Amino acid sequence: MSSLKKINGYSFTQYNKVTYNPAEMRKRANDFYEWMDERRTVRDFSDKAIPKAVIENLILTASSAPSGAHKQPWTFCVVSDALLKKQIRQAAEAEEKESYRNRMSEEWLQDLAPLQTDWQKPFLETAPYLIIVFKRSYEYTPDGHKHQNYYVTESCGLACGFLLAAIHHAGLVALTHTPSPMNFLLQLLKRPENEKPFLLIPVGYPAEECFVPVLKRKSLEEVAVWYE
Ligand code: IYR
Repeated sequence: MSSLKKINGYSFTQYNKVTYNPAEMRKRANDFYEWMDERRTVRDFSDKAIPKAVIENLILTASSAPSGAHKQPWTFCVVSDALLKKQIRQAAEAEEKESYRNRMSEEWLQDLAPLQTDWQKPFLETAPYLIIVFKRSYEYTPDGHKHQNYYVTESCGLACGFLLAAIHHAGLVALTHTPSPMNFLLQLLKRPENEKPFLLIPVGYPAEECFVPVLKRKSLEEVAVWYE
């Protein structure tokens, strides 16, 4: 049973969060870590279809992320149309070719060597769905005024984190792709001027032959500092 109350005229509802005892909590935290640690960024996609209803749920999950002043400053554009995917691939590859040849530093290219990426992006056509996340810096009020959004980059990062976890949970794989610059997506997807491309995420089944680089994640000691 949830109960409601007003604070300064605003509605609040009682939040009945399920909690666990310390032993259960330890097991759940560990199980979740181990399961999340199995997630890998993938570049070898199958073209096998996935139900649209799954994508709808993935986006609802992403859109449940916290955001500045609860503005949810994001739009998820979902592309499955073959011609549009081809156009996105062509435009992305043109930018990436220029980046790999002339824009990325030697140090950057060296850092990418273990991933063996290059300018070619066949997955932009192979994956059944591309989810392109746009960040919305402001909104238009019904009377045409600009209304600011807050912590837009942080909010969209959080939503994309939720999205990647949801994709993993559905047994699918994704790539967080950032062709640079990404402005071609504004034109191809006819986005309004308050939106900027944030992340391009192909989603699908892994290819039958799917290889990922052997990576080691940082240890707890390397990433955590304790003040006890
Ligand atoms: N955007 C390029 C290059 C690239 C950059 C980083 I940082 C990566 O982690 C991976 C790739 C590309 O997608 O190939």
